[in-house]
Amino acid sequence: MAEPIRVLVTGAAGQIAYSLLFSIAKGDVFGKQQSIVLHLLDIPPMLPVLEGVVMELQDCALPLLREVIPTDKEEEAFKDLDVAVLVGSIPRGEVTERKLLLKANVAIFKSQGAALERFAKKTVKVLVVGNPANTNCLIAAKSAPSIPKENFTCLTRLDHNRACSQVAMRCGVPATHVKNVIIWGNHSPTQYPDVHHCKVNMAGSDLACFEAVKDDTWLKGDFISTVQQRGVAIIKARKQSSAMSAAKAICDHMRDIWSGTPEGEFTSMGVYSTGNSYGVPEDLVYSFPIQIKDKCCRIVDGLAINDFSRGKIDATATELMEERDMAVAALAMLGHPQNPDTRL
Ligand code: NAX
Repeated sequence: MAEPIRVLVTGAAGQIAYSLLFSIAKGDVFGKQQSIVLHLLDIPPMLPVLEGVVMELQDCALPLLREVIPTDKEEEAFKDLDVAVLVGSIPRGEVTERKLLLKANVAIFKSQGAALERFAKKTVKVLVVGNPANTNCLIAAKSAPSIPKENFTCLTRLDHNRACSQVAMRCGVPATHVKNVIIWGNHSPTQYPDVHHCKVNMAGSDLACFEAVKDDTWLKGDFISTVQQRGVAIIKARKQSSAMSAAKAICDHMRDIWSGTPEGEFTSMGVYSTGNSYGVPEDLVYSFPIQIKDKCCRIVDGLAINDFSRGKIDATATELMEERDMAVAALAMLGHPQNPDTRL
């Protein structure tokens, strides 16, 4: 049995964490030979709820779970981490406008980035889930200058899984028969789910997605809007945002980082853009096609991009630049104590 790894989940008393913690603790992400110490961070009013989550984890009697550390203190939560899954944020329900949500979350991710810098291992792998996930991830990465930017990723795997599933249902095959979908850009309705490089395995052969689906109008229209609007549709139906599917996507994302992507396949995740891929500007966390080997994420370069895709790839980048500029402005205001925004 390998030495235990330290895995932090923030927002640990929330609904995504409730679906996520069991899968992590039972070995679905880091393997059945990897013991785990779970660090669980939430805000002080949620500590009684967190205590209940800890009791349930204990009652699962899991062989890999060495210790559970519930806390509201960053110095304890971020100490010696191997992995940080940053789920906790100001919920969308409380702040409906995306711009205000962004502003409210800047303070959290600045603080947690600084805590990673001070307390975590320099090799820590950080996954940001809390919305707006791409920009929160950028802020956390900027606040932890001694941790490589490549160690920071944000979750677009839920969008990726949604896209695979839509195509699979259309073709009457399991979702695992759909490969190499790409989610470009922001985890927001401007994201671009792209199937131009996607293959669907039907009756033992890999077909191009357009050939398998045989409905270009759907693939260029309703398919894209269904994936872009899926989160909203789930909130409308369930009166709460995606939790079970979000937890599954977090596990898929982190398992791929830990164990790598299969040969010839790629996934989607938000990574730091250096400005060298697909004309996406530098200094954004942008979702690209990604391959992973030896725990290193690499953008899959050189895929052909047609005019239809080009406009959509650029539009979501433009939104991310606006978000980044607002976040940086909010960060600057946080530095001035006379400004009321320091309450955030
Ligand atoms: P919940 O409101 O159920 O839970 C959030 C938890 O975070 C609460 O327990 C809250 O007390 C805690 N929290 C707030 N501030 C914190 C802080 N500073 N430190 C630690 N914990 C803190 O939300 P849930 O449904 O679990 O969703 C969590 C986040 O995931 C939201 O921002 C949501 O929008 C986002 N999502 C992102 C997705 C993605 O694909 N990137 C998909 C699912 C989800 O919508």
